[in-house]
Amino acid sequence: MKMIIAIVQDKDSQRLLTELVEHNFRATKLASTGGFLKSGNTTFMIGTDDYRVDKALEVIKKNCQSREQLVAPVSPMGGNADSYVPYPVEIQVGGATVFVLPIEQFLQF
Ligand code: 2BA
Repeated sequence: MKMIIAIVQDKDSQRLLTELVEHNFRATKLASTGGFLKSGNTTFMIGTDDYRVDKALEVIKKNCQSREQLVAPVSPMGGNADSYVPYPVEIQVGGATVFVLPIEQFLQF
């Protein structure tokens, strides 16, 4: 069995959850925050049998798109001057960042 952890954009999260359930995957959706943008994203935990991992990845890939995002300059006042960028910067935020981990034990009580 594997645990798939997928960090996706909020905009894609509801559609992804619907499709995962339609394909009979069990998933838990968590509100998360990206360390770089310091804005909300969504983390999915999907526990599944090894033979279904590829299908889960296919569903994630199909429902999550990468987008350009403009990062506005943030005043260093009261913040960290090291990370100050004086002009807006366009960055590419990925559709999904995915980790596939082995599961040692799966228990339900
Ligand atoms: P954030 O940390 O908010 O990052 C959003 C996007 O900002 C990233 O998109 C990347 O394009 C850019 N970015 C991140 N760190 C950067 C840096 N030091 N310099 C320049 N640009 C940077 P993605 O790479 O697609 O990541 C989307 C979200 O996935 C991340 O949000 C974070 O929440 C998560 N993530 C990505 N890689 C991760 C990792 N290795 N471990 C844990 N979470 C990760």
